[in-house]
Amino acid sequence: MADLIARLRDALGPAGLLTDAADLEPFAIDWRRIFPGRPACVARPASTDQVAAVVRLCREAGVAVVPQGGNTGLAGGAVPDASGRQVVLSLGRMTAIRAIDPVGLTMTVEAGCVLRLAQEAAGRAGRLLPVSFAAEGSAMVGGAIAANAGGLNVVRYGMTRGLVLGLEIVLADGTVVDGLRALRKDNAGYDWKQLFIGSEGTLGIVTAAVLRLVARPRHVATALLAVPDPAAALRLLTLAQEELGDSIQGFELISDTSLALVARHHGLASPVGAKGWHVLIEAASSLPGLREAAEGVLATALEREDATDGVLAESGQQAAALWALRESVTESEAREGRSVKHDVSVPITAIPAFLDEAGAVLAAGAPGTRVNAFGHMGDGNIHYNVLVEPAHDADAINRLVHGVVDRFGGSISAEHGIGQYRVAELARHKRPEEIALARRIKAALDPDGLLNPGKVLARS
Ligand code: 2HG
Ligand code: ZN
Repeated sequence: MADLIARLRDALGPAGLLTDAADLEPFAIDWRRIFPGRPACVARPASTDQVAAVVRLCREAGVAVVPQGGNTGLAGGAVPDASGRQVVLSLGRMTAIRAIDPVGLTMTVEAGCVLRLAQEAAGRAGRLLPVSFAAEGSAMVGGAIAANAGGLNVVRYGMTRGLVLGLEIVLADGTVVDGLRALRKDNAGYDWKQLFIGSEGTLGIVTAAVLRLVARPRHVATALLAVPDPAAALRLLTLAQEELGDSIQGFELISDTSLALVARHHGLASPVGAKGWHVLIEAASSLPGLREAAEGVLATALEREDATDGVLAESGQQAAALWALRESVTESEAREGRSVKHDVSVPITAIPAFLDEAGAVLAAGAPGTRVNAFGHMGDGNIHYNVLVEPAHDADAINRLVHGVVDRFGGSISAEHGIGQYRVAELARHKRPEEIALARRIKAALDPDGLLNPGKVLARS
């Protein structure tokens, strides 16, 4: 290892390599602090060629590489194991925005650019980079792509995958593949970039991307409604779709438990009733009449008793305050104590029944747990997080909840990915042929198993 470290230092210069224990600490453990690791060192390349050099040197030494962006993931996908024999490759110095085309609606950005900085750069060009989630102030573009991040406006713009037009990748043998084409249509051969998006750094390392931008909508309407139950929230979704059409960009469900946690740990209170389920709806359009349409939705929902109260934000500041309620749930949950997270999706129509059945299964099978359910109802994605006491068995709770997910034909990871957290559960829930196919892809692209081993697929 000493020899590899010396070579890495030669290739990257002193600023490009961290070896002191105190410097390694932030790269060694995930945001939730549940997957502690111990890297041999942290390589911090400043260019694509340096990324390729790191990968080549590690490969020659037979040492695994763990790519890392902002380290905000919730599945332990970007941290090393505890062997002290893995090299973390941080993309944090590759921050350039290489180009913005406000007419063609694209931007070319390096993997280590913090998502919010990329959004702001698009904003200065009068355009919108739609991918958005609570961790965007620290998450990096490369990590969002590697994880195929979802977030708060998937209902309109789709997952990160839908915004990637081109990719630059470093393969496991150090080859740089430049696919940075800014094309809307490109059917020339296999669309290989799709393999890397969402593969969590197990097939190659994203170093730069061409992302799709959109025109910035002139009007935004943000409303928070108190609803009697998830079935009413579902009726509200249909109403909003009928009245607001494609302008809906967010449709979030928040349980009373989530709101209580946010009140306790962030001191934020809902303006529309202290108890019950809430729905946060956001719509945006450049056409006139959006506000009137949103007011109409609110009035109809109240009249039908699908909402018991509601507020339509009067200003950007008020809208931000409504979003703060939703975006503080994760941190509030972390402050409350230990939780077992489930990032599940089911067909949208099945959400109320899923919530009922999962609640009943947990009450019977894991008494004393509390459910903190919230999430992206418009996408069928619920964060069905379970607050537990030390005596509770996390694996057993996973199996109970995922069993219900299976019964509804759902997925055990809608947007957070598998990382190391869900490796065993993935193997249980995917068909053997799917796992075998995934292994063939992995073997073809990373025959020595040196890219982020133990993530997504169990070590073979
Ligand atoms: C969100 O939707 C994030 O806020 C985090 O995906 C969800 O804390 C979670 O489980
Ligand atoms: Zn989410």
